[in-house]
Amino acid sequence: MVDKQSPLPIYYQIEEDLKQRIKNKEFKTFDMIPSERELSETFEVSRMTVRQAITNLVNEGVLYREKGRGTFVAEEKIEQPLQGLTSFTEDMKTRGMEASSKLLTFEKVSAPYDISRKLETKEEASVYKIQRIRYADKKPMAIETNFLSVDMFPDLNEQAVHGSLYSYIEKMKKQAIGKAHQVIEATTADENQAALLDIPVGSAILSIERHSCLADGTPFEVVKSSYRADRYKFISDIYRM
Ligand code: 16G
Repeated sequence: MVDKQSPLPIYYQIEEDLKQRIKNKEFKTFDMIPSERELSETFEVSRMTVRQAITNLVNEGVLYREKGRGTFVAEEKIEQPLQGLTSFTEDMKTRGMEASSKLLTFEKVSAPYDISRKLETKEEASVYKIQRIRYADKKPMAIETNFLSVDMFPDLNEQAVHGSLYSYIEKMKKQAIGKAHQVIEATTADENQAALLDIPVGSAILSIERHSCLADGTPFEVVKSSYRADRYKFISDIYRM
């Protein structure tokens, strides 16, 4: 219910009320929420106010609208901490979800200039280009394109990257992974990305580039990934210096 005497704006109170009901599972994922008219009657406020609350929740990714059908509860976003250097497989396991991959490309190419520079290999050295769609509980989450030096992992094969690449490096190759540098940018899905991730063209994407090094400082991978922004949020704790 809303408190009209409260200093909190009414649309904000409605947002909090709906979020609470989603948390309590009164409205479950993919459930249709009541119409603007019904909500305005329940809360005894104008439809405009209800619309503002719903629009804010749609922008936040809590709800989504389907033209001509109604407004629905979106899947909860995955919260990805920015502290630890983890693999996709580990990230999903931590959340009780099952990671899987679809291998789109596994080929040896001569390293594009920016890749050879970042991998500190000779210009045009042979590198693996591995493109995978990464799934959580069979739903597409991200497209990843990895570049790894062939010299470093001469026997890497398709079988290994069907599972976890990090596990292959650590368990099979007995190499310790040390650190990574990561850049996250906002982009939108082009036709190809939209089809692979099963989202509309133009949807928000979190574009990530990661350069990772072994514990001895040798760079071993450059990864360009496109994560669905409706399913992911990156979180970090920061301290005032
Ligand atoms: C993550 C990493 C990626 C790494 C992959 C290994 C980001 C943005 N990317 O998805 O760099 O190659 O994990 O996952 O976090 P895997 O061991 O499951 O193959």
